[in-house]
Amino acid sequence: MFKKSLLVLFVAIFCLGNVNAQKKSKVKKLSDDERMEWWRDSKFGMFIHWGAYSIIGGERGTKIAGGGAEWAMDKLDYTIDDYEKFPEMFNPTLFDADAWVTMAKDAGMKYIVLTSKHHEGFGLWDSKVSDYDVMDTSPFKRDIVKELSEACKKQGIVFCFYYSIVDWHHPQAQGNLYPNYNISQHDDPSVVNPEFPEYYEKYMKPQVGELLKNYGDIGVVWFDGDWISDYTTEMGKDLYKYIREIQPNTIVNNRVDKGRTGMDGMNNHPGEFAGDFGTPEQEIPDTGIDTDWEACMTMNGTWGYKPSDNKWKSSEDLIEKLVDIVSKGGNFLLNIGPDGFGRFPAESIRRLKAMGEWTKKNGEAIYGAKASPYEKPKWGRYTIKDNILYAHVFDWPKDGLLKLNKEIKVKKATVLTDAKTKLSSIATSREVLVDVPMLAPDATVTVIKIELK
Ligand code: FHN
Repeated sequence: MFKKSLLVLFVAIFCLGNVNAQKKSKVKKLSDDERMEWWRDSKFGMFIHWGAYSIIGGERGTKIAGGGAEWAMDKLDYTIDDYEKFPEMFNPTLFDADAWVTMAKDAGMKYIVLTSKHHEGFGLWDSKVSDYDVMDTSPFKRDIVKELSEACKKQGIVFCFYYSIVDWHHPQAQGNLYPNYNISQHDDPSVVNPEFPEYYEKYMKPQVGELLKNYGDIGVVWFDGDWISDYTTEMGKDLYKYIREIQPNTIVNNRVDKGRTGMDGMNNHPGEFAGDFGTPEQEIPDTGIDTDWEACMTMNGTWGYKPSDNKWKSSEDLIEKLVDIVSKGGNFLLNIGPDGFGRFPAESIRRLKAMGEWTKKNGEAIYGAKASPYEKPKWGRYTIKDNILYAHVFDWPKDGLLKLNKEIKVKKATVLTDAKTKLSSIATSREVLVDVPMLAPDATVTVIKIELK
C-alpha cells in the first residue's frame, strides 16, 4: 500500500516537473542584449498614472496639494479610513482601453506603463491577495489591467506595469506615514517598520506575481517607492530573481533595488544592484550615458490628474525633449494623468496628436536610433543609425547654412521628409556647411538626413 502511494506520488511529481519544464522551455531565455533590444529601439512610451487619486484632482476643500496630485492621500492629510471612500467611489465608466492604446500608438509610442498600484495602495486589477482593488472595493468591477493589456496586445503595443513598493494603505508598508517617519529621513536605517518583511513576502511579492502570471507577456516591471528604509537590497535582488523566474525576458527598472540615492535617477551607490535601466525623473541628463536609461516626465507638473495645474509644456518642447533624449541614448516615458471618469485631459490629447504628426514623418530618425557620437550642436541634436546621421534642427539657421561639426563627412544630404531635396555641402577648416532651404520645412523640428562617407 505504502509502495503504491509512493509510486503515484513519484509519477505525479515527475509529470508536474515535466509540465513545468515544458512550460519553461516554451519561452526562450534571451541574452541581456536580446532582452533589451525591443526596448532600446522603441524610444518612446506612455506612462499612465491612474488611481483613486484621479477623482480627487489634488483638491480638498480650499486646499490644493502642491506638486503631484497622486500624492493626495499624504499631502491633503487623509487618514486611511477617510481615504477609503475614494476607491469606494472609483467608477470610471468612460474608460475605453482601446481608445487609450490608439492614442498612444498614434502619438508614436511603442509601450505603455500603467500604475497597477501607486503609493495609495489601491490596485487596478483583480487581486486575490487583497480586497483593496478595483474588483472588490469599487463599483466599477472591471479589471483595468486586463482590459488595457488586451487592448495593447491587439494593437501591437507592449504592455508594462508600475508597482509601488511603499503602500500607504497597508499598515506594514506606509513608509513616510509610519509613526515618526518623515520622507526627508528616507535614508535613516533606524526608522523602519519591523513588519515590512511580512508585507514584502505575503503581500507585495504575491501581488507582483499575480500581475506577471495573469496578464500575458509583460514588457517592463517599473518599481517605485524604493526609497523607504524598510525595503532592502536583499529584497530587491530577490524580487528581480522572482520576476525572471516567472517571465525570463521581462525588463525591470533600477528602482527594484537600492542602487540610487533618494530620488536620483541613475544608480550612484557602489556595489552591484539588480535592475536593467536607470530612471531619471523630470530631467534629461546633460550628456549621453553609457548604460540603459529612460527619462520619465509629466506634460504639466503632476503625474496624477490635477485640473488646477496649467503649466503645460508646449508640443514643440516635448518633441525636442524626445529628440534630446534619443540623441543621448535614452528612452522617453511621457506621462498622462487620466481623470476619475477615465478620460485623458484635452491638453494631453492635443500634445499627443502633435507628437504623432511629427513622429509619423520623422520616426526614421528616432526608432532604433543611437546616441550621437558627435558633440551636441548649438542648433539642435544628432541621432545616428549605422552610416546615416540625422541632424534635428531646433533653431533653423537664418542664413540658410547649417553648420555641422567639422569631423562629419557628408556623402549626401536631404530633408528627411522630402527625399527629392538635394542639399549641397562644403567642408571648411572649422565646420561643414550644408545649404538648407531659407525657411524651415517643419515648423517644429526639421530633420536633415545625412549619408556619411
Ligand atoms: O512619488 C512618485 C511620483 O508620484 C510618481 O509616481 C513618480 C514617477 O516616476 N515617481 C515617484 C517619485 O520618484
